[in-house]
Amino acid sequence: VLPSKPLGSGFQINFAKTARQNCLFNRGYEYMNLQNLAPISELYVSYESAQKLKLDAADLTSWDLTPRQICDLELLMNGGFTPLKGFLSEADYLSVLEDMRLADGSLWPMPITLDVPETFAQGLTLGQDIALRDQEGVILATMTVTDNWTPDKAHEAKLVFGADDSTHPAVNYLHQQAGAVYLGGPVIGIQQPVHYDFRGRRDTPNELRAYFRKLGWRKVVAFQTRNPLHRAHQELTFRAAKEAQANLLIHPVVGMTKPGDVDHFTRVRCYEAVLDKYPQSTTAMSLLNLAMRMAGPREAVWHALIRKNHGCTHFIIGRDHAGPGKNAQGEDFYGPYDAQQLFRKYQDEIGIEMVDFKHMVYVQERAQYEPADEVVGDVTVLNISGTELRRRLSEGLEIPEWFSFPEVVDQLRLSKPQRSKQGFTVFFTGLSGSGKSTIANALMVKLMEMGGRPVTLLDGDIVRKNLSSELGFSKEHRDLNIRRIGYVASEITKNGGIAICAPIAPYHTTRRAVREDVEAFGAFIEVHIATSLEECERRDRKGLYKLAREGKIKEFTGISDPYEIPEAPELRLSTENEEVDNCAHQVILKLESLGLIAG
Ligand code: PPS
Repeated sequence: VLPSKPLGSGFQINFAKTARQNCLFNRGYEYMNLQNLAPISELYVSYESAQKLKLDAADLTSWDLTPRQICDLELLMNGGFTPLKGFLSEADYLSVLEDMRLADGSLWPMPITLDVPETFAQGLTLGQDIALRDQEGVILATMTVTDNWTPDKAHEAKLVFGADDSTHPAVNYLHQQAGAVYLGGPVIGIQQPVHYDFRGRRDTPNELRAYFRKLGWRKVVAFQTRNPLHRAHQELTFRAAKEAQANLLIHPVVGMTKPGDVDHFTRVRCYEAVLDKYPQSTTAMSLLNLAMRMAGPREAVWHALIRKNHGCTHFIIGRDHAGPGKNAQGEDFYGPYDAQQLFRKYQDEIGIEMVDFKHMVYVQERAQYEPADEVVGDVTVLNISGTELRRRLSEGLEIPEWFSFPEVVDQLRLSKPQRSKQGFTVFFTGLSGSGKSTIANALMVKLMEMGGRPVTLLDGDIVRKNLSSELGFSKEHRDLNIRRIGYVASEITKNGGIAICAPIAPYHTTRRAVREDVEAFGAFIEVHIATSLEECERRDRKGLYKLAREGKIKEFTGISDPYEIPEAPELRLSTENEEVDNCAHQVILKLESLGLIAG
């Protein structure tokens, strides 16, 4: 049984006595344990100073933080990112990239930078204070800009993520979303970002430290997760805590995780259900508003430093910790145990102990979970992979009780009805005149004939008359147009409808961004209408190719502007030798094979 009660009164940490006790126990883990319960420095000023700063900040240049920057700022201000005192200076940034250390030598593996567009950075002078605001304009902090530089992003990607490969979600973010210039400087905290959800479940490092102090939890093993917990996770976390003779903190990330993950609302309801499965008073749960980077080994060291700051003494590291999936060559970015290796190397300096993740499997004959490397005898070992679980959920199939708790499965089913009841987006792309609109229209009426879900057509021409009437055909305008279509499609998908989009969408990265937006809520089926340029030009139904050839229309796709052919669309069709009706039918067959419509 895990220790649940406060330990003897001699060991209860009284805040005022901490310094004296540090002297008494200035050795080994006793020392570490007392440290982990003492308060940590925050960057917030007093309430009165904050009120004054808020008024003064009206005159400051303001930066509206991105969602990721809000996560970073929250952990900077509340001490979760100790020893950082603000967004990294250029010297710290370069040192973190090269050596995983700040310029003063402290261990810190992740560049925490304030990225802004060039236009914003140009208007600033060094030494100037700026106001950092949330997306509604509420001031959260001020920052003195001490550094302003243009980073070499490809270099950053190679050093931090191991490759400048945009299939890595953080590399993609770096190139596609992060601003071109980084600002660095110390931060003065005014107030915490506001959260309206699960307020009682969110704790600052000092709140957790005080909680552990109150309960007398001297050893705490943290479990980091961005996925729902099933029986295997419950079993392994319980075993890890028992082995370490520690209490357990389930510390899930609810800031930003990997695109496509189960949303945090659903996950937290699942975690709440699992909490009841641990022996009473041994286990706590707290939500961490971290923006993950999926940087594998570096991320493991970073996660551990964050957990140490939250008062934990142990940290569970499993196989492929914070792994981003496959790279452009279809291989894993990091080896399965690279994170454990790097952690081991820095463990003393991190000041928190690693508990290696035991891969747990279910042994049918003994009706229990056992570490895979300890299974003995001729027995049947059962396991359900993440992919298989998603398939069962999407097809409404049974999920056995040995795999997960019924309460967890209920929550997952509620949030994601089976595929044939979920929303989805069919995204046609292809040259002007390739037949996108015609097939899209045919598909729309076929789906309406079947009924069941509302269908919305977002055709290129129609969108440009309504949503995007002020836009032209520069790359910037085309991207904006497609992002708008993607936004509407993702909202439709989220709410259970079918969105059919039919723009040219000539750029790969923009199509990928739309895919990510939509896949957060449902399936995205990219259909490339591969009718050749020659055929489109021969048809020239709108007479535009002729005008483009004569130079009367500029930036015309295929003639004087690029079209990047999709590399791996779900479906590729050509209208050259196919009837429209048959093309639409092929899309229907694809939707059936994906389980999106009943066959
Ligand atoms: S994009 O690139 O996705 O934003 O384009 P889209 O919104 O689909 O708009 C394409 C339609 O606009 C007409 N048009 C042009 N297309 C390409 N390049 C240039 N310069 C241009 N100027 C006007 C054209 O009729 C496209 O319609 P479709 O249905 O694709 O033929």
